[in-house]
Amino acid sequence: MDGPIPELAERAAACADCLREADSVLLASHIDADGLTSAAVAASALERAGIPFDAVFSKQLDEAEIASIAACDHETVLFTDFGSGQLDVIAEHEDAGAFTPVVADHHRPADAETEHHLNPLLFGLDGATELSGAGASYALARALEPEGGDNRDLAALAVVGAVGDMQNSDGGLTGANERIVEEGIEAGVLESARDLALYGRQTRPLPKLLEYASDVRIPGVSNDEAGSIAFLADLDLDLKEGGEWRRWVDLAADERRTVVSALVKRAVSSGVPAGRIDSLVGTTYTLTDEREGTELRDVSEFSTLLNATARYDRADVGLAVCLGDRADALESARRLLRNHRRNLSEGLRWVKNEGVTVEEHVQWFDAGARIRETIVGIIAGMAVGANGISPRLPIIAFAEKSDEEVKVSARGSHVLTRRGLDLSAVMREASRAVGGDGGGHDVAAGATIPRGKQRAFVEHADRIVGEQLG
Ligand SMILES: [Mn+2]
Repeated sequence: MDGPIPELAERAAACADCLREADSVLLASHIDADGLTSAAVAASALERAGIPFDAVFSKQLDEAEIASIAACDHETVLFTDFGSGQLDVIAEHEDAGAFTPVVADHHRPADAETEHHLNPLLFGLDGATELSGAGASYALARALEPEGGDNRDLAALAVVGAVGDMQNSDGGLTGANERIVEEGIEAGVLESARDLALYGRQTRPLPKLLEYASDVRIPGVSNDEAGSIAFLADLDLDLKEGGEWRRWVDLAADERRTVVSALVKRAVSSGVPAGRIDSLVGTTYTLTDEREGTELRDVSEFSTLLNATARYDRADVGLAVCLGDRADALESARRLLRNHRRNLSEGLRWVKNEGVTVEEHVQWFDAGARIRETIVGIIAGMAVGANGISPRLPIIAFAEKSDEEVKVSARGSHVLTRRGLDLSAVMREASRAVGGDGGGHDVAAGATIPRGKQRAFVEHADRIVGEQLG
């Protein structure tokens, strides 16, 4: 069997064998949408294969965290959506006989090797756009199938993970991810379509769908409640039902076409650049087993719901939703999402008011304790394009993590990474230069540094980005 991703098949099979032979397995995963779906994919596959395991989650896999995992006394530890970047530390524990690591990850590997390392970057695939942690876990899950088993239904979660890591930012999933989509469609759990690429198609009333659209800003509609309502009222469609606005999912295909073409027309007449207008429509992914009109039916809304659990340390809630709890866990997740939205809009308002400091090659702000360190990166990404915050420079954000430590988040763009920007290297080098550590992806990365080192960090980061883009 080749599996969904032939490049990874051989390694995935070896990793699966290692797990089958283990007397006890600890599943350790990252806390974010991709990490939670990675864990759910791996947990389902282990369970179906009859391999008992325990699970732990961590926001950041540092030396202390790895030491505490080693102290759990499991023969084999399966790391999902992290582990590659910390392979040097993991390998030390392996050499000391603490545990056998199996790593299913897509982050840049540290300079060390281990036998059971499943990472797209080792096989010529792009870990930022082609395969997520959940995708790597999915390749492993397919290799773990018992005789006559079929784990292709887990493709639904793998796609949620990829979208959670924003691997669809160019209008749809590509590369290895696309093959996972195909398997999900074959298994009957997933549908893909060309559709309006705005967030909230399942759950938002139409005026809110348009008002809150932040990816493509349409003057007089985006960020404009009255403008959105007026735009819809002009369309000569029956968009209310029993006095309530309908949602995108309630519209028939011809009604959707009417709205999309009116939006495009409005964008053209308002001078929105053609490239941006094209991104109004993209590939959308629907989980067909989920109820219509719920967050879980739309892959982007599902991943946002999971992020809302993760950012508030409720991995237990997110994992339970992934594993099928549609009662208490789903209700808790929705409550966390409402709270998350409130925090995002308050944080974004703060950044817009305060503005950023512009250096030669980067721009930055320091939110101190005003923004939770777990959401400061999202807010930095959202702030780009608003109030003179230029998309031409990467943005760096600081937030208090503890009395001693500051969290750093950085966001760039694909235009910049094509010119040579690698924020993963920037975060690692600049943080190490001031006594911290970091890493991540070329387009989005993070670090932790000692308190008071923000200015020194910015100086290093500014120089490194200048060298990369020079
Ligand atoms: Mn990930």
